[in-house]
Amino acid sequence: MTNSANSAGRATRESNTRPLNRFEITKRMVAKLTQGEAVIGGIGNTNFDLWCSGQRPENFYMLGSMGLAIPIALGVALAQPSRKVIALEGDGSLLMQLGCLSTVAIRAPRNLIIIVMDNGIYQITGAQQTATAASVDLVAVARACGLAASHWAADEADFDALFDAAQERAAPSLIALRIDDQAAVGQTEREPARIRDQFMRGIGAKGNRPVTQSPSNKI
Ligand SMILES: Cc1ncc(C[n+]2csc(CCOP(=O)(O)OP(=O)(O)O)c2C)c(N)n1
Repeated sequence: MTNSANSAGRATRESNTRPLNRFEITKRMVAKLTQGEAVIGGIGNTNFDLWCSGQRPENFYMLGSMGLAIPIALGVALAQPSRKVIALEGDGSLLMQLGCLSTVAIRAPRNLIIIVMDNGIYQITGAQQTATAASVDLVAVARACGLAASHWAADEADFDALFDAAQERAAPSLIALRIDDQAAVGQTEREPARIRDQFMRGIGAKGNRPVTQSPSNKI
């Protein structure tokens, strides 16, 4: 396949991106958070590596359902427009919920950053291949939905530059990374009610009755 670049000169998936490590990138990203940014980790490995990157009261860990990191982050971004909100999602989960990209483009929150960790597999359920391993370019999909500020990060330095630009941008941004198949370094504690309560307190959200007991750990 021929290499190509968009008008901003960024690499597309076909050109010079190389596999990065999810935990290393997550730690880099977390180290840049100084303004109480909310971070929503998607199911599985994005979530686990976020947990292991240092727990923050503004982190929410989605357990159990695929494809919800971006919709949850969109809701938080719309509810709290002065806070930057970051969604971390895997390729398999985003593929299950592609419509959310068009909703983000239409609502165009100024404060939402989407980070897609694309390993081309449903890693956590046994490494079955996803459609990105075959044909789907999630940055191209995002742009086609109307998310103009969507880019592949070619390497760690490129990720840093893209993330810094996204933090400054008054429009939604999407950064996709090809990642390796390293397992997550740990696991999020499966306490959904506590996770929710801490997050609600962490972002100063009102109007919800605290739940102190999880109905089940089996999610
Ligand atoms: C709606 C739904 N379908 C299927 C599952 C089972 N499941 C949990 S995680 C997962 C794979 C997630 O893949 P991806 O988002 O690419 O993350 P990775 O495992 O590669 O880190 C699957 C199939 C689920 N939890 N929810």
